[in-house]
Amino acid sequence: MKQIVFAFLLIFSQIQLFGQSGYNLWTDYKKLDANVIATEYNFINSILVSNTKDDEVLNNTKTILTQNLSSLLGKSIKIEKQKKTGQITLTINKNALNIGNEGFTLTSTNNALNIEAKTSTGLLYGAFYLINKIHRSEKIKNIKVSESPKIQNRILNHWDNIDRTVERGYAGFSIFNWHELPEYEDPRYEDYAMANASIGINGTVLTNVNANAIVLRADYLDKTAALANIFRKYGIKVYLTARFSAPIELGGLKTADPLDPQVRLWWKNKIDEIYQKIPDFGGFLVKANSEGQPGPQDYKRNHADGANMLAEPLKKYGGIVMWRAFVYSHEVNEDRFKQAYKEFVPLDGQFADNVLVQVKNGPIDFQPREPFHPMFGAMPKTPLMLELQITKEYLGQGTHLVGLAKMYEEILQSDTHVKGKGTTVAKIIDGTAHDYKITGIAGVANIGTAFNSTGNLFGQADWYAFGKLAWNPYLDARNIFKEWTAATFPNRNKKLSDVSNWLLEHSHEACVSYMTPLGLHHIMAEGHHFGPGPWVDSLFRADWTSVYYHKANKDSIGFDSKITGTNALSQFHPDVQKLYGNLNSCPDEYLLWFHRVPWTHPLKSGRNLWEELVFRYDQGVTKAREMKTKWDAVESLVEKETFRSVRDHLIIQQKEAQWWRDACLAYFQSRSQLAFPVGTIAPPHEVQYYKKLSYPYSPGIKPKW
Ligand code: GCW
Repeated sequence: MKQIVFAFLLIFSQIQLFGQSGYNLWTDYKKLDANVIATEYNFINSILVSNTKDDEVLNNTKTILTQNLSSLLGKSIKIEKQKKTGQITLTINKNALNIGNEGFTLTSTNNALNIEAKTSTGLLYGAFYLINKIHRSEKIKNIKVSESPKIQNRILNHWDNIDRTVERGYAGFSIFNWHELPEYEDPRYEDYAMANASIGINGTVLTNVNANAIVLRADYLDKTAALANIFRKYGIKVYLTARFSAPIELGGLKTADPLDPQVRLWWKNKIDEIYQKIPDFGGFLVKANSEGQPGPQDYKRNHADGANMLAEPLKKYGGIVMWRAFVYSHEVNEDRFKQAYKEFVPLDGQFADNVLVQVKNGPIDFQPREPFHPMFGAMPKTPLMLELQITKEYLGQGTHLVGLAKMYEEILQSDTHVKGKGTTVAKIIDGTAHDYKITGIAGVANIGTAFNSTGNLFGQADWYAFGKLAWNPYLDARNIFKEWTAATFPNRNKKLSDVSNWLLEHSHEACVSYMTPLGLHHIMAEGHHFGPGPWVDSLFRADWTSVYYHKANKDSIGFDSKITGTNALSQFHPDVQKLYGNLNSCPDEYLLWFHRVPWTHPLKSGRNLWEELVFRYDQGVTKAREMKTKWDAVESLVEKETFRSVRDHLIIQQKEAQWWRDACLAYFQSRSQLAFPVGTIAPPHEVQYYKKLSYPYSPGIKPKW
């Protein structure tokens, strides 16, 4: 008997522990505090569906509402057939005014709540809106909300390979188990879909942009169809990456030339086959002629030729092509910053109307801080979608806590000036600036088989933030942090909430300071991109290395993007050129992106450039230390395992912040040869020491020493 009790206790304690270790993400809908229920939500008794026409999404919405409200409120909330008091009424009204197809209104009057939408998907989002509000213990009496997503296609991009490795993934293996599909459907697929739906994400690209043609093979399409069947009831469409050379690799053709009739026929047949299996298939994401991937340029055709070939047969099914603008090649004799703009902008107006061009937030590659990509605003006739990275390839990867919503907000609020002051990137991608008929946003996922999906608990906040900003790119990052914190730390302790919000709010700036202050960029180690590598130069890579980007010598540092240099600045609107191109008006944050600056040049702070660089690196380390101190102070308020995991990651972050600071300053000092400012501490070692500290290089890249 004793053993049985013990075994039971053990199992129970495991469940408790797991339950609190983040598997349920921000949707851990456990029973609320009894007082909160009594004062705010006691009136809720049941659910009435005033419109009887059921479909998969509506059925699922009912389940989501009954299960989760029952759990949050600690009583049984059922679907009723008759009108009663204390009901949540769901109504589909095709003619509802002022809401979009996925939008909803939520109103409450006299102890009743009404969710109205044009479609069942709108009701699903309305249901989650309500559940999440209750979960955060927010007031719902007398509310009147009308919400519609501002962007149509809100899509996660998984860089997941079919062998389950994840390119730039730091949270375990891919959650998609291609081997076991379609027979075995891991329950996690449904949990993943629910988490996405709860924040408004409505699409997922299952496979890596560095694509494998096999995903288009019949047996793999069956696997994709199984996932599509699970995701559909959550309003989520599936997409695949299309390898441009698939007609050769799978179809046995001699060419993949987009103007070749046989190639076109192959794609048409393939697309017909896909829609037979997946009637609501979303379409393709394509990386072509970039980093060695095949593409239309292999046949002297352009990006529009390639995209339109796929778009044509997709069109009759309502499918779209997301054609990536992240193109650069070492063979092209042009600065990397400028290549995408030069290849795409002349094609404006030539893409089919179901093509979106997907542009990374900045001109280089997901650096800790980049100016916005100059293509935003430059293609009024081509819908541009924004690609953000949620996985932190260049921002400390799996370990560092960096509240990415701040970075996303910075990009979305950047002013392109193309239609006058205030034409922000948000206004480009939500279609208002150029009246795009189709809109989209993508986030490169940070999700893996880690128990809590993201490894670092705070990585969940980045996934959450992406969903919220995809729904409404004008949201304030701080409010997003507050929501996530309230949903994640359900005891609502003020001190804990303040600390969580503080960490999220200050960590991006801290990370930029200890990695790439003052507009430094691309100074990481090569290959895996982890840790500092400002010394990486062209000895084993022809171009575009750290040294190319900072060009530090005895006199100056920075990249001249003005007419005196690469003239990349000319790709921006004249007003932006004026702002960034003038040494005095260029914000310090972007300084070395656009200017070569003498070490002794005085900055706004009164310090010269060298002093400011040292100051910023130090500031980054100080902040990283402060992050850990703040977290230490909430030990008694957080479940033990969660506390320990976050703390240990912060220890790593602090250590690595110091590593970045010391390595970069040792290196830059070896260039500037200036003394460290009084009161600052010189790095304890010579550059050589830090070079050797680098992580092992990726296969195929030989270290220099
Ligand atoms: O950021 C770089 C990454 C590659 C990635 C590429 C891309 C999927 O280092 O791993 O490939 O960008 O976005 O295509």
